[in-house]
Amino acid sequence: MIEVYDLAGANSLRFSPFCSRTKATLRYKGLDYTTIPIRFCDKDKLAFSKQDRVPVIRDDDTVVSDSWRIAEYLEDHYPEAKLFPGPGMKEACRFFNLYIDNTFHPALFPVVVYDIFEKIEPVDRAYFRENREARLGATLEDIAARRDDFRPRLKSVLADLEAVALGHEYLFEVLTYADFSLFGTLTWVTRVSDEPLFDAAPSLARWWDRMQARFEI
Ligand SMILES: N[C@@H](CCC(=O)N[C@@H](CS)C(=O)NCC(=O)O)C(=O)O
Repeated sequence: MIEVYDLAGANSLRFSPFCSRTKATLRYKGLDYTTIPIRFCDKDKLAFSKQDRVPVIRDDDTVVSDSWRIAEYLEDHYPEAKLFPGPGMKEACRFFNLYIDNTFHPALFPVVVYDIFEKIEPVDRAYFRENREARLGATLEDIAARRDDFRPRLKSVLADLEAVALGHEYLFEVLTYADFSLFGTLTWVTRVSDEPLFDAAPSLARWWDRMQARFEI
C-alpha cells in the first residue's frame, strides 16, 4: 500500500492543495493508499525524504516528493488510467500546473491566509505566522483587514479558469492531470474558507461538482 505524508490541521483537517492532487491521482489510478498526518511542526518526520515539504509518497522502497514529480512517477509506474493521455498533454498539464501554483495560489493566498491560520493546530501557529508574514510582508491581521484589496486579482484568475471550464466536461475535454492540479487547490480553499468562488463562474462550479462526485478524498 502506498503511504502519503499528508498535511494535517486542527481536528485532522486535510487541506494541502498539493497533497490533494496526489490523493486524487491515486484514486483515479485505483491505487490503495494510506495517509500519515504531518503538521507544520513535524518536519523531522520527513527527514527520510531529504526535504521538508508534503506530499511525499513511499511506494515500497521508492520515496518521491513534490506533487508534480509524484504525478510523473505514478504515470510511469502505473500507466493504466492516464494523466497525460496523448501527445503534448504532459507539457500542457505542466504549464497549467505552473499557472495554478504561480498565479492562482498567489491570488488566493492573501484572501484566505487568515482562514488557514484559524484552521491549523495552535502548536503550528507561531511557525505559520512567522513564515507567512515574512512571505507576505505584513501581519496576518493586516492582510485579513485588506481582503477587499486582493479580491479583484482573484476574480480575474477565476475568470480565466471559468473560460477554460466553459463548454467542457473536463478542463482539456478529457480528464488529465490539469483537473487534479485545480481540484487540489479548490479542495484546499473550500475546506479552510467560506470565500465565494463560483458566483461568476458557473461552468467552473459544475466542473467542481463533477470532480467532487468522482473523486472523494
Ligand atoms: N512544489 C511542491 C510544494 C509543496 C508544499 O509547499 N507543500 C506545503 C503544504 S501545502 C508544505 O509542505 N508546507 C510546509 C511549510 O510551509 O513549512 C509540491 O508541488 O508538492
